[in-house]
Amino acid sequence: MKFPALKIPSTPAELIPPIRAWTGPLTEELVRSPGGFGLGQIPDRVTPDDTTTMVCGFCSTGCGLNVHLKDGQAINLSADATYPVNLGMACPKGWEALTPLSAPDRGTTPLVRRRRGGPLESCDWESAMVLFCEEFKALKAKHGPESVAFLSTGQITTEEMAFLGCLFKIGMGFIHCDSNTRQCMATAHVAYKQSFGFDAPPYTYADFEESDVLVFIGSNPCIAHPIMWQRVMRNPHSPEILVVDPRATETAMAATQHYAIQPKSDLTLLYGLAHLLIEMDAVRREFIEAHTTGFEEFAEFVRAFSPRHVSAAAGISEERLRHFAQTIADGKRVSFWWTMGVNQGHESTRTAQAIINLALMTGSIGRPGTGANSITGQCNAMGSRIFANITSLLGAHDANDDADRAKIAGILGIDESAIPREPSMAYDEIVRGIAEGKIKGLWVIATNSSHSWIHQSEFNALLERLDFLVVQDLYSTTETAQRADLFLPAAGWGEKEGTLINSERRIGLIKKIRRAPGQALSDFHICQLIAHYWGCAAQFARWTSPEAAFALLKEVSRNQPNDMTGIRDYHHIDAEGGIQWPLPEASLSRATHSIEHGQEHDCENRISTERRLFEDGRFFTPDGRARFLFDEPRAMPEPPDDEYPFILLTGRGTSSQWHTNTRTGKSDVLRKLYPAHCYVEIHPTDARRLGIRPNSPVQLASRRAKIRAAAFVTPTVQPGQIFVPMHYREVNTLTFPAFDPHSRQPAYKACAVSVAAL
Ligand SMILES: Nc1nc2c(c(=O)[nH]1)N[C@H]1C(S)=C(S)[C@@H](COP(=O)(O)OP(=O)(O)OC[C@H]3O[C@@H](n4cnc5c(=O)[nH]c(N)nc54)[C@H](O)[C@@H]3O)O[C@H]1N2
Ligand SMILES: Nc1nc2c(c(=O)[nH]1)N[C@H]1C(S)=C(S)[C@@H](COP(=O)(O)OP(=O)(O)OC[C@H]3O[C@@H](n4cnc5c(=O)[nH]c(N)nc54)[C@H](O)[C@@H]3O)O[C@H]1N2
Ligand code: SF4
Ligand SMILES: [Mo]
Repeated sequence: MKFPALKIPSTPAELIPPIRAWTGPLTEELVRSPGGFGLGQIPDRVTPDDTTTMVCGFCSTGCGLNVHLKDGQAINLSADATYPVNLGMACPKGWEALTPLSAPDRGTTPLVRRRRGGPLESCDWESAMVLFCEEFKALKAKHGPESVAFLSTGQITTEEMAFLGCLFKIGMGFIHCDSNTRQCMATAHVAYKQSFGFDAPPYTYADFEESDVLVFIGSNPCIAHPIMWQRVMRNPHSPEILVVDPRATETAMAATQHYAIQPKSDLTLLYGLAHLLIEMDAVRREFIEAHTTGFEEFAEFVRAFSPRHVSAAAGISEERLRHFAQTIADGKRVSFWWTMGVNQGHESTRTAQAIINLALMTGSIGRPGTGANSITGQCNAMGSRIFANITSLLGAHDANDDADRAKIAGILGIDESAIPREPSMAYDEIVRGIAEGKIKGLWVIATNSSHSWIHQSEFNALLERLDFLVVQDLYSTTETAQRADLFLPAAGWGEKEGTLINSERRIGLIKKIRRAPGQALSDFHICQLIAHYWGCAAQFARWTSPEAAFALLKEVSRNQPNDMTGIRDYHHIDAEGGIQWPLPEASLSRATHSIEHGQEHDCENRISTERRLFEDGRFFTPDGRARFLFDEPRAMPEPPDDEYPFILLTGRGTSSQWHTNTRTGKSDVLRKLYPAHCYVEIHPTDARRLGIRPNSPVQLASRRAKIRAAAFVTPTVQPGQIFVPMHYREVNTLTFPAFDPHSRQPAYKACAVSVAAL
C-alpha cells in the first residue's frame, strides 16, 4: 500500500463538539467538520423519556425489545410482551444487547496503518475517504474492475446492504462481492430457488405451535434460537418432536425422538424416508399431481434406498427408521425445520431439497403447522438474501434480463448501462482470487472473516498478500480489523435506523436510541460518504436516508414474490409489530376500501400477524409447480482415517455466545454464562481410551493445524466424534475447505481430526 500525504490525526474523539443533525447535501465542508455527520439527534419517532420498541440485532428470530430511555439515553431494555414474535420473552443476548455498545474497544475514529507491520493510527474521515478512494481507484485503473472485492454480512440493515451492493457495483464499478450469508444461508437460498422458483421460507412462527409432528434436522434451537424453541414449548397438541443430529443436543434431549445419525448421512436418510413413505402409501397423490413436477422420477430414484442400505449408512436401526417414517405418516400437520447441520455440508443443497421433497410428497406445505422450513441465522440474513445486490440484481432480479435492468435503473434513477452483467464470484472464489493474485483489494464489512472463514490460517495468510484491506466494524480489535490497512468505525444496532427481515419474512424496525461513540458512522452514512468522495454521489441522490432507501426497495419489490409495496413507511412497521412479506399494495387498498364502507375501523387490523406462503398450492416457478430435485449421495470430503480417526463437528455452544464473540464477549453477564477458553466435547469411552480426564488439556490436530482445548467428557457426542463450538478462534484452523457445488456454502460441520492428551 502506498500512503498519500494525509492530514493525520484528527481531533481526538473527546474534543468533538456536540453533534448537529445533518440534513443538507453532503458538501466537502460538512464532511470535514467532525460535528457535521448528523449523528447526534434521536429521530422524532423516539421520545427522549419514554420506552420504544425495536427488534433485536443478534439472531434471526427478530424478537421485539422495549428500550427504556431517560434524557434521550437508552438506560435499560426488556422483552416486549405484545410483539408477535417473542410474546414477552428474550434470550440472554437480547437482554444484554445494550452492553456491547459501550465497550472500550469501540472504534471512535478511522484508523490507518501507514506502513506494513506498523500500528493502526487515528485519522479523520476525510483522510480515510481520500485514502479509500485513491487506493481502490488505483487498483481498478491498473488491474481492472475484477481486482477489488467486498465481503459483507447478514447483520446490517436491509437499506445498508442494498446501498452497499449498489454503491460497489453500480457507483464504483466493481463486480465481485459476497457476504457471510454464504457461510450460513446460501444453501437454503439455492434450494428454495430451484424447488419453489424463489427464495421463500414458507412458514410463520405460529406453525411451531400448530404442528402435531415437528422434525428438526441439523438444528439446535434450544441454543441457537431459544425463543423459537419457546414457541415450540407453547404447542398445545402434545406434538411429536423429532431431532436428527449426530449429537444429543439440548434440543435432542427435549425431543420425543432423537436420531443420532452418522455425520453427513442426512441425504441417504431422507431418501430412505421417502422410500418408506411411498412403500407405506403415505403420500398425497392429489397434491403431488396438482402442484409438483418430477415425482415419478424421484419415486423411481429412491427405490434403491432400502431400509437395509439406509440403516447401514446412517447408523439407525431399520426398526427406528420405520418408526420415523410412520410418525410422519401418522401426522396431520407435519413441519420440517432445518438449520446449519444441513446447510453447511458438501451436498447441502440436495439435502435441503430432500427435506423439501418430503414436505411436498406428504402435502405438508401451505397449511397451518406444516412446511419445509429453513430457519435463518443472522438478524438480517433474509434481507441479505434478497436485497444485497450481490448474487442477483437488487431484489432477486436478473442482471441479464432487459426488463429487470430497466426496472431497477428506473427506480434508482441511474443509467441502465451502469449495472454490471457479469456474475459475482462466491466467497470461496474471492478467496481463491486473492491466492491467484487476481483480487488485490478487499473491503470487509460487519463480518470477522479472520475467525469465521473455513481453513482460517490459509485465509489469514492470503490477507497479507492484498495491496489494500479495509475493515468496517464496531470494534477495532477484531481478528480481521487487526489486519486492516484502513479501519472504518461503524455505528451498531441501536445507533442507527433501518429494517431487518427475520426468519418468518417479518420486516422489523431498528431505531436510533443512542449516539454512536466518537466519530463512528452508520454503514449507511459511510456509503453516502464514499459515494461523495468516489464522485458517484449523483447516482445515489435518492438514497437520502434509510427511510428513503426503504421506499426505493419497496418499489424494487413490486410484483415480486416478496412484494412489500403495501407497507407505508417505518411508522407502519412500528405500529404493526413488524410486517411479513408479501404485502402488496393491492391488499392495503382493499383494506382502505372496506374502511370506507364502514366494515373496518382500523386498516392496520387487516394485516394478520401470522401469514404463510403457498396456501393456494401455487409456487413461484413459471408453471406454478414445485420441483422434486435429487442426486446420488456423495462421500464425505475428508473422512476419518487411521491418522485422523475422529470426525470434528462444529456449531453453536451456548445461547450467550454470538459467533466470534466480538459483541457477546463484552458483557460481564454473558461471559459468566460460557467457558472462557476453547473446549472439546468427547465421549467417555474415547476419553478413557486416550487417557483424557475431565477438564484436562488435549491436543486436536487436523491436516491443517493443531490446537489446544480443555476436555469436556460427555456422552452427548458419539464415540469417534468430537464437537468444538465455533465461538473460539481456534476452531476454523482445523476445518477442511469443502463446498457444496450448487450453493458454494462451506462444509464447516465435518472434517477428520486426531485427539491426544497433553
Ligand atoms: N447463541 C447463538 N445463537 C445463534 C448464533 C450464535 O452464534 N449464537 N448464530 C446464529 C446463526 S448465524 C445461525 S446460522 C444459527 C445456527 O443454528 P443451528 O444450525 O441450530 O446451530 P449449529 O450449532 O451451528 O448447528 C446445528 C447442529 O447441527 C449438528 N450437525 C453437525 N453435523 C451434522 C450432520 O451431518 N447432520 C445433522 N443432521 N446435523 C449435524 C450439530 O451437532 C449442531 O447441533 O444460529 C443463530 N443463533
Ligand atoms: N467452524 C464453524 N465456522 C462457522 C460456523 C460454524 O457453524 N462452524 N458458522 C458460520 C456462520 S452460520 C456464520 S453466520 C458466520 C458468522 O461469522 P462472522 O460474521 O464473521 O461473525 P460475527 O462475530 O457475527 O462477526 C460480525 C462482525 O460485525 C461487526 N458488527 C456488528 N454490527 C455491525 C454493524 O452494524 N456494522 C458494522 N460495520 N459491523 C458490525 C461485529 O463487531 C463483528 O465483528 O460464521 C461461520 N463460521
Ligand atoms: S432469540 Fe435472537 S432475537 Fe430473540 S433476544 Fe435472543 S438473540 Fe435476540
Ligand atoms: Mo449463520
